[in-house]
Amino acid sequence: MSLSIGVLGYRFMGKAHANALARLPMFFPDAPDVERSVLVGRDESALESAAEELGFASTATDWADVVDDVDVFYNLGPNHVHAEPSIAALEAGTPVFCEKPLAPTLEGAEEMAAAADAAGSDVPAGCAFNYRFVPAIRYAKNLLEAGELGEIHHVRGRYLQDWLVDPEAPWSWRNDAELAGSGALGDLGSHTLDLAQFLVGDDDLAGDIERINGHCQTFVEERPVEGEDETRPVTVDDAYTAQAEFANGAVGSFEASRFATGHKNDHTIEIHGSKGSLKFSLERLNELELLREDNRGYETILVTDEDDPYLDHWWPPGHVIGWEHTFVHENYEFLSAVANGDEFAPSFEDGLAVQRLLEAVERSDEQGSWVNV
Ligand code: SOE
Repeated sequence: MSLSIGVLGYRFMGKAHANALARLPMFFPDAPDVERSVLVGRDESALESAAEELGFASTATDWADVVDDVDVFYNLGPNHVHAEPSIAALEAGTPVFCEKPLAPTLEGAEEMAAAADAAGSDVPAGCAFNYRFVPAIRYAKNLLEAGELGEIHHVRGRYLQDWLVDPEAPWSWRNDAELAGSGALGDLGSHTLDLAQFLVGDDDLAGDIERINGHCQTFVEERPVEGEDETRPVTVDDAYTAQAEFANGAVGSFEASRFATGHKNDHTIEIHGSKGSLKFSLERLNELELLREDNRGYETILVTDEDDPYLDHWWPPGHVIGWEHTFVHENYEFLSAVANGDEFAPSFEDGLAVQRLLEAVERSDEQGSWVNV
């Protein structure tokens, strides 16, 4: 039996996931068979050509006609359309894979997590934090779980981009609080905060982030609307910084920006424990830098061997993989969970945990003080 998939959204993320779905039968033959059945969007003519390009059998302009009809619903639309269609799909018993951040608001994320809970554990609801599926990140998690870094003291993460540093860069939904929720914080910071929770969130490592002191900054207050003679206000942050305290007392320091001149997609995370340290950079995603007890410097581990996570599915050892492979891995895991009625992580509950942190950063910024999560 093959799973029919309905996908809302056909731009950047639509393409990234459609590519992943197309790769699965070739590289992950044990993945369930899937059909790219329906592509959903509002602009009919753009939708038609996207469906052809991305290999979908049909199109629909109303998600309500789709969520009940397909075996799996992917919500890859802008943040403000995450909640309603995802909740409707879950109420119809359809598994949902939703892009991050889970919702523009904490309330929206809570409603989505409640719908996932009500649907039951055999209806997976996944939040697409793709960086959990980088082989080097999985490798790092295995080291951490084995206790190789000892007691965790520091977690430091930053996600730097620069596509808004030009004040004439056009306004988009990503600049609007109603549509996006927050700016660099939710779009980029959500990835880093999720990675921190994924890597050290277990109680025997650092545990949850319990307190946060955050700062949000908007550098350009309004932007031109493309093709129109008008500007619109920017109502989200262009950058955020935060310090955090984990349950075990470890300290976290986090940052994201769309104004970090020269940095295109620079996502890094560093962890220091009593027995060692590690560093990961998305710009060198096939590597992990590791400093072990008693060593005087970092060694660079190439995470490209066939016994490294996911790599036996790709090329001979040493042949590197890229950003798009993270989508193949997460689609493989999510669809396998759907086919087997298993739980999937990151779940909506994990997405909600991140949303609590995003809300805490904004609350702290407003209050000018530390806040509990
Ligand atoms: C923003 O520029 C963006 O596309 C994010 O939305 C993605 O989540 C990130 O992976 C790359 O950057």
